[in-house]
Order: sequence, then structure tokens, then C-alpha cells
Amino acid sequence: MSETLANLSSESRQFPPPEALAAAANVKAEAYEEAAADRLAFWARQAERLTWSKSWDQVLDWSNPPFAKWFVGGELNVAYNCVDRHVEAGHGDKVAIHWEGEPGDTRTITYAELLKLVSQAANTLTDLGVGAGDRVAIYLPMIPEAAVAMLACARVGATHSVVFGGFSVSALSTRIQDADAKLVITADGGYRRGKPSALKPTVDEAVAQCPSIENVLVVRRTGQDVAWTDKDKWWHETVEQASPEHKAQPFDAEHPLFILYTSGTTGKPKGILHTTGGYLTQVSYTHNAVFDLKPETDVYWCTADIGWVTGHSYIVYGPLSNGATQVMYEGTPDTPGRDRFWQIVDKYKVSILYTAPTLIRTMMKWGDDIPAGYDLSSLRVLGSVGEPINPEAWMWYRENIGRNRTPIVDTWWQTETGGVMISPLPGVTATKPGSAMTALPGITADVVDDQAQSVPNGGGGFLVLRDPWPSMLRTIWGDDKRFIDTYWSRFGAGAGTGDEWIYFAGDGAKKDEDGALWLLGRVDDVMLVSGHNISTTEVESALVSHPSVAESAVVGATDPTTGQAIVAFVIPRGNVDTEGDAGEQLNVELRNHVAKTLGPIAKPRQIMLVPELPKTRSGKIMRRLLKDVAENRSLGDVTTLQDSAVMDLISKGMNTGK
Ligand code: 6R9
Repeated sequence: MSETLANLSSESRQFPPPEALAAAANVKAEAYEEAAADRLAFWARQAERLTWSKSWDQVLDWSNPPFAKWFVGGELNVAYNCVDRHVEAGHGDKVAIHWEGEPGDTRTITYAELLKLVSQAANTLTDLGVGAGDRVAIYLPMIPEAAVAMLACARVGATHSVVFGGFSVSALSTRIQDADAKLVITADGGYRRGKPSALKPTVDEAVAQCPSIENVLVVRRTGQDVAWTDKDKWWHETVEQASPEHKAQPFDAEHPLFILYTSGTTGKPKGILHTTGGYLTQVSYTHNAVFDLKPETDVYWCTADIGWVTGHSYIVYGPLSNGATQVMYEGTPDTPGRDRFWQIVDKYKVSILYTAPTLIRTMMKWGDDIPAGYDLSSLRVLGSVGEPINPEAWMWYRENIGRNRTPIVDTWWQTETGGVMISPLPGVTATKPGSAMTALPGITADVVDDQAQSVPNGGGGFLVLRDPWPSMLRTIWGDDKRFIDTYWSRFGAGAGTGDEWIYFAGDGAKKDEDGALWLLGRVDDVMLVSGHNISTTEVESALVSHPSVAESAVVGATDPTTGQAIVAFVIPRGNVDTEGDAGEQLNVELRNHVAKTLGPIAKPRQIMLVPELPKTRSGKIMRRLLKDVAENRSLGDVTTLQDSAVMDLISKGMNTGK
């Protein structure tokens, strides 16, 4: 893809794993060879981490590609694996969730208490006529009931569809309608940025458009006034009064576990379908391997929202199947102060922290002195997910949070892949800042050219996955054709070339001289400037490598002379003066800095200094909206935007030329 730039941006820093961590690591280097020798036998061994009611007859049935069946004939219950079996093994008193509400209220939930809550919720679902095969929409803030609701669905075999709390009426109702859900589980509201933020009115409006909904189960969180309809039932008057006895019944390995909608850039949201046995196998294995989880001693914290796949796989199913103790936090990182995260790490002695580049860059912007005021010595593994992490953000994370001691695992995966696919192993890999490094044991990732040929080291192209993996999506809910068209028709058998079915991830990537993988963002975002393909990620990383820059987003805007021209939106670091001449000067300096770092072809036509960038609720930059601004168009779909005021600020700045 970006051959011109591939040779120019090179990273020579490398960090081997700490010796003590390497010596005691859950997964050692041999795992790669073992998996390569017999991939299916490797995954079968990982499946044995779980408790199956009935063992499988066949590890993988790939006779009808691209529709995979894993652990064919096997039966298990996901909730039993995440809760009951830890209690049965004598760990009932162990803390499953240290929950921290935004206003500072807390709850500590042991595995025994979690079992009680999940059993009560399962009994309530049954009472409400929800059973195996039904769909349930979950629209909740980050409260323990979110995990309980998901596990209760899994327990009775209902398929959940979690929608980010705060998504609009139309986003919620289209998801309910597409899945034909029978029940919504919601709350009166949740706390965000120091205030109660209502959820119930959105549900009321959505349900009015969704005749399939029979009941609405409402958790009381904020105590704010709510309108009441005859479909509504309070959680505390149903679930909390229900019997705590519930026997989990096993389901087929391919029983649908959840649907999660991804918005994509165009068209209606895709309902990504995940099933039971393969999904739980991979999230359990990867959570253990990638974070080197020691369930007896670690305190794990994933800062994601439950509405994102990261919340599904690495707050609920991965950690709980592994019997981990974790922190769950309701609110935003700046409430009541910008030190909230570090206060939480210090308070609970968090040892594994999993967060997103957007948050790391925000922390950079706020300044080094904030984390410096806290004891972060409990941390031993740091993770990143959601976007490419710029090398300088990676270094900042290592130095200021990891205090140069802890490995960083940059984990590449997607809603569609269900679990982590490409990542360092903390006890094995010598990491490079900004690289997700290599595919995990049992996973075959590659970078190919547009003829599906593997590119040599030093080359760039499209990221693909060559073999099916246990937690792969099984289809797009109700739309097998779109499943094939979107992921399998670009290369290989699905495209009519070759026998091999090749999964196209939609991301650009390159292999460096050592074969390490560097993710370059969505291929839809690649810019074509005077005939050269340039990735947004590389220009953004060049900008972030300047000491005055905290965060940046780059788009290609139509340009009469170069086809597309690079327009960059830049958030300066907290201490940088951007008033008047200083701003002008910084602008010139930044354009030259990119030209020097990457080559003159990558020099931005224009740089806008902005206070914020438009992001999704999972923290991804919405470049599509910035492109609308750069090309003077009215804004496209903004329903998944985290904060709608941001776009006004940016558009205003653009129009006045500031
Ligand atoms: C887990 C998640 C998937 C897209 C993916 C890619 C980007 C995620 C990344 C990364 C570079 C990483 N992405 N992790 N890019 N390095 N470590 O984010 O799922 O919300 O479906 O997004 O996110 O572009 O294709 P999802």
C-alpha cells in the first residue's frame, strides 16, 4: 500500500520482556510451534480450559465455507463456565467485580454473589417468557447489572444484543427491530461527567416503534423520575425477589450467544453473530495468554464500555471464565478530576490495565504530572486496543504509566474476530512501540497485495486471516449474503480466485524488515495523493511524534491538483501556546515536521488546531465526519458520535480559517 512511506518510517526501539515475568509467564515461546504443528489440536487443548457437559466430536467443520462450526457436537453453558464452576471449586468468596460508580459509590461482588444475581436474573427471564433462541436488547450504563444481564441471557440460551447506553432512539430501535428482540433491559439512567444521564426516555421512544418488545426490565440506578408503561418492570421488584436457585442447562457449541452491531461507514449496522463454544474458548485463552493473567493475585481492569466488543470479551466472558478479580468503572476518566484512573489503579492495586489509544493520548494532553502523583507500582502488564497506537503514545504509556517496567501488549482484533488475533505475548515478545507484532498462536494473519499474494518483509498491503479461528463471527444476523460480500469476496475462493477462503479485515498493514505487523487503519481511510497511497495512521503518528502534539486525525480531501490533499486536525498538548502568531508558527513547524519525518509527499496541505476530535463511544476517531468538514459538506450520520458538540467547534474553526 504505502510503499513510499514504508521505508521512511522506521522504528528501531525494542523492549524485551522483563526477565521475571518471562520466567513465570503463562505462555512461552513454544506455544507458537505447538500451534503451527497442529492448529486444530492446539485449539482443542485450549477448549479444555472450559467445562463441557458433552465433549465435541469434531474440532472444526469447514465443509461449507465461510460458515464455520467449531467443537461440533459439544455442549456447555457459558454462565456456568463464568460463574458456577468457580464457586464449585471453592472460590465463592473471591471478588469477581470491584465496582466503582462515578459518584464514588462502590460495590464488591464475589463469585458466590454473582451466582446468586445471575440465577435470579435467569429465573426472571424465564418468568417473562424469555428462553433459548429469543433475543434480548441490553441498554445499560456500566453497572454490575450489565454483566449480570448478559450472563443471565447466556444462562437461559437467549441471545443478547448490547447497545451502548446513550445511543439515540433511532440507533436503539433499528437494532431492536433487526434482531426482533422480545425484551429490553435498561436503567433509569447512569452517571456521566458528574450528572445523572437518563436512559429510560430513549427506551420509551424506541419501544413505541418496536412491537416485538413484550417487556422492559428497568434497573434503578440514579433514582431520577421515569415515565412508566404497562410493559415496564423494576429489576428490584422482579430479579431481586426471584429465587436464587437456577440450574444452568447446556447448549450446543454453535448456539447463538450474542449479536453486536458494528456501524461501519455506510449502510445499515451489521449484526455480528457470535456463538458459544469457540467464542468462549478463544476469549478465555487469549485473556489468559495476552495478559498473563494469574487469577489468584492479579487485579485486572479493562476500561472499555460493555457496549463495545472489548467489554463483551474482556470484561465479561474472558475474565470471568478465567475466575479473575476485576475492576469495573461506571464513568468518564475526568470525573471528578483528571486523575480518576490513577486513583482507581492505586486504590485497587490494579496489576493489569487494558485501555485504548484515545485515552492514552488524552492523558498525554492532560500532562505527565497527573499520573506522576500516584503510586502505580502494582501495574505489571499494560494493554491497548481499538486503534493503531502511535509510537509516541506507546512510549508515553510505557514511561508514565508503566514506569519503564511493564510490557505493553498492543492487541489487534475486531467485533468480527470476537477475540484478540494479533498481539505480543508479554513474557515472550520483544515489543516495538506502535506494532501489534505477530499473530497469536493458532492464528494465521498475513499481509497481501491486491492479487492476494503475501507481501515480503518491508512491504505493505491488506490485512487478511487465512484460516478460520474459534471466535470468528458466524454470519451477519439475517444476512448471509452480506456476510460473504463484506468479508470473503475480496480475495481467494470468495472472489473466485483460488481454493482458499481468505477473510478480509478491511485494515491496511505492513510487515517490517523483521516481519512484525504494523496496522495502518481502515483501507477506506487510505489517501491517494499525487498517485501515492498514504495511510492516515502514519501521518498521524508523525504528527504525534512532535513534542507539541497530543493527538491528531488526518483525512484526504479532494484537491484539484493532487487528487487528494492531506488535511490534519491536531490537538496540542496541554502546555502549548497556540494563540495568534504562536499558533501560526506551530502550524508551519508541524507541516515541515511531517515532511521531514515521512517525506515531502506526506506534507499536509492544511493543519487545523482543534480542542477535540469526533469519536465513537468506543473512542475511535470518526474521520468520515472530518472529511465532510474538510470538503465543506454537511455532516453525514452522527448517531454514533460520543459528543455531538465537538463537531460544531471544529466546523466553526474551519469556516473562520482558525
Ligand atoms: C476490538 C475493536 C475494529 C477495528 C479494526 C482496526 C481497529 C482495533 C487495533 C486496531 C490497530 C489495534 N483496531 N484494535 N487498529 N491496532 N491494536 O476495536 O473492535 O470496534 O470492531 O473495531 O479497530 O481498524 O479493524 P471494533
